[in-house]
Amino acid sequence: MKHALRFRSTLFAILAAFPLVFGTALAQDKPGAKPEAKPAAKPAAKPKPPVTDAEIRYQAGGSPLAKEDLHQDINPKAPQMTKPEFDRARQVYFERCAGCHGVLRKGATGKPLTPDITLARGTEYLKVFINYGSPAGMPNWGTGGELTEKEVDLMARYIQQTPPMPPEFGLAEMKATWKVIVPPEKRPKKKMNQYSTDNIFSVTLRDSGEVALIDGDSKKIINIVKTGYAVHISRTSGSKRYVYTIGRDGKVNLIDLWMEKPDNVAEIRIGLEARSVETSRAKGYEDRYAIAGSYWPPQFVIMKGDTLEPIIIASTRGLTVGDQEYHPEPRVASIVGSHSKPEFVVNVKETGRIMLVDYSDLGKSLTDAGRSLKVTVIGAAKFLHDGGWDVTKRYFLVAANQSNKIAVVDSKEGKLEKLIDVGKIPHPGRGANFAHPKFGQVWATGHLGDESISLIGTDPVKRKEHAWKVVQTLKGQGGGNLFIKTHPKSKNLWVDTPLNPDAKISQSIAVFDIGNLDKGPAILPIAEWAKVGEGAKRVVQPEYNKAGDEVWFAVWSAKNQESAIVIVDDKTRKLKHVIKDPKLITPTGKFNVYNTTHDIY
Ligand code: DHE
Repeated sequence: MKHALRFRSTLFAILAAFPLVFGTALAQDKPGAKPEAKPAAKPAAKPKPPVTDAEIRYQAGGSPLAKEDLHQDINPKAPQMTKPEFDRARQVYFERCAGCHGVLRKGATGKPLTPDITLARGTEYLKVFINYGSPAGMPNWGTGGELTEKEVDLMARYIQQTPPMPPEFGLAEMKATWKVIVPPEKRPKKKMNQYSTDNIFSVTLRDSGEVALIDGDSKKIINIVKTGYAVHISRTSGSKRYVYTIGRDGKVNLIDLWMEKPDNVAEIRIGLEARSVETSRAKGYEDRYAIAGSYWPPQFVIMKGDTLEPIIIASTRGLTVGDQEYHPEPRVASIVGSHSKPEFVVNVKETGRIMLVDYSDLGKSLTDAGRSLKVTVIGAAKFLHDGGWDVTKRYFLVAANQSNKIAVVDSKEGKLEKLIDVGKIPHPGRGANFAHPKFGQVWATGHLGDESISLIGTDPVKRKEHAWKVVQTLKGQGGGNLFIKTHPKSKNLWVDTPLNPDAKISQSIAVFDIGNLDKGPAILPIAEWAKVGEGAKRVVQPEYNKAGDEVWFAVWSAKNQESAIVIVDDKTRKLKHVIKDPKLITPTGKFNVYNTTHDIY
């Protein structure tokens, strides 16, 4: 990584000297324009990289589509590629580029790379771009040492080919992967173990494709359960009996917490790439349905909650908000279940549209033909990502991350309440709700792109003057924040910074006193407390226990290094316990059953 960073600074010096060659992002140039070869008369001041390396790598995480065999369409205008060359380049593309440029290269958080743009640039120009990157956020894959000269050449030729289309994934494909391991009638009729299910944590073991179920009372591992590839999040059912996980490969696992040793009871693949899963939470619908959204194909599917049998699939392809252009691959980002009505809130990333999906009329027919799915589509802002409910659970606040905005949806009225400008790349996780001493009830988000923490007023009844405005901006440790957390019983606001380039910052946590926010944060050296060996030791995602008196943090290192879970006493802010086990490989997200079910944060 140091190596890459050194090359990055060299790159910025080169870019500063040759702004006309590299200074504009690919798609901002007019199609057909050739790069200027002349250096600028005066070297400009060294530009500050707008994004950190960790940030870029976070957005550009590998896609499981790298493993899919895709058809090579021969375009006579594109430089020639043999089938093995095409396959290797396709794999590199899905491992490194698709997260930002999109599966079909139509552009997502990165620029479009479709042949109408890339063919006009030509191989030599594209090689320079891939080699050196750009100040707009493209990594220097060549000089950074991550792609060889041969691979840079390969990629420059690959992005001029017709983008290969991954297969669709409909009902037949889903059903072919669907397995009910223990049918509902063979499952326990009551809880068969001594654990307090409310205080079990489902912990993501990212790189082993498993979750660790940990008893929050004894801090002992109950079971390590096999899930999908690079498993992402866990959510729980309304009754708190079931845990649902989603892998990046679109695999949903259903875990029954009533079994003597809780384990998988069903599984299904709902797409080729995914990040989100949720369950029906409205009264009378607890445990009835699960929903999962996919990145590819762009769609969501509603399943039976106790078996994962797919019921209805709906596409998210459509028009972007604002410019209203067709987007062929708008990914499904966060999904939440409303607590007050039978509705899912589905956030579609690239189109910037929020879909309120009414699931109240799904059960009346055995075939698709008799079902109705009422969907209210709300235009918000592009690049919707993660978010959470306000304390009343009427309003859902979601980050439109690359738009630097928070969108507020009124789920009761089914409309957009407000779009709020915040800092650079908001990333709340589910955010944090608390009563501010001066401004009343607020919801907080930190930012990936800067050190600020925005507090937004959420009480339009008693504190109308502050509602849906940033009422205060706190200064955290630095950029690279991903998650923020508090609890109704706590006076602390915890803010992580796992993607900050400074190890001192990424390995510690900032904690604010809610009663005295102006004082600034105290910094706790969580990674140091873990006493693990070498590694990145990123401190990530604070999560409370059910009682709200302990906060759990992952100390996240690579899969061949030791990681740990560090538990802090919320009142004293002192170390309470460290969980270490050779099976705790790359722990990241932690989901307490009670808090996840009731959306307590
Ligand atoms: Fe996440 C939530 C997508 C990288 C840990 N992540 C989410 C959600 C989405 C998402 C859409 C919201 C789900 C919901 O609420 O329904 N995450 C993505 C990506 O596309 C991205 C940027 C790149 C990728 O290739 O996946 C990405 N995420 C990461 C990581 O690198 C993290 C830090 C470690 C990991 O385990 O992979 C990570 N994401 C998390 C966690 C949550 C999450 C812990 C849930 C937070 C919560 O409190 O609910």
